[in-house]
Amino acid sequence: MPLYKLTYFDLRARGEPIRMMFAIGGIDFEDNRVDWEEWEKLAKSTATPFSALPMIEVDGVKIAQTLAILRYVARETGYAGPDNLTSALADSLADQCANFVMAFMDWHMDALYTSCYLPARAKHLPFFEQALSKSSTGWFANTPDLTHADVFIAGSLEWLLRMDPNAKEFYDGFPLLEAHAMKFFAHPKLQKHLEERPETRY
Ligand SMILES: N[C@@H](CCC(=O)N[C@@H](CS)C(=O)NCC(=O)O)C(=O)O
Repeated sequence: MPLYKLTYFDLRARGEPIRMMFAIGGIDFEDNRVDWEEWEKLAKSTATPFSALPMIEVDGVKIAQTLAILRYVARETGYAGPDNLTSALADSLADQCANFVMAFMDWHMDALYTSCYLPARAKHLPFFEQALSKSSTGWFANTPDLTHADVFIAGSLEWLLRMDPNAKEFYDGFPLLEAHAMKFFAHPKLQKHLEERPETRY
């Protein structure tokens, strides 16, 4: 088995879905958490492919972009969906969630809660609720066990909920999405990781 090294900040944010995917897939990895001082040095060098984190290194090959990494780990561990079409469905939901992440980052960085975040939430959450309404298993791609779409969406919403001052109202009107989060965080293969992961701001 190759050696896997994940480099990210000491945060959950974009790194945590990858850590959770490794944990669910039963793969050991080096969890390299860099501080801002280390990041400034890395960013100025050619150490990362696109001057951004997360990044994984596998047998000397560096892979950046959260979803590319997540899909890779999902494929390595059998969680990318049982066939191409199901994988594409999971990909499309994860990609849509990445759009939502970009939208809520604008709010987080620039304090645009009302003008940016609330409209983005109103636009995106119904997409995910609707996808779950078509699933008979409670997983986004209607698979017997989860795929990377479930990991990315649940992980991204967990990150967002830790920043949202009105988190208690977040799931109002979205019962399937709330049930999905509970199902995801109760997944048996995730429990050890959840018990052991460090507490971080978000
Ligand atoms: N689309 C990229 C975005 C990566 C990204 O923006 N990463 C942030 C951290 S979440 C980063 O590296 N920020 C440091 C910087 O830009 O200097 C991905 O999903 O991996």
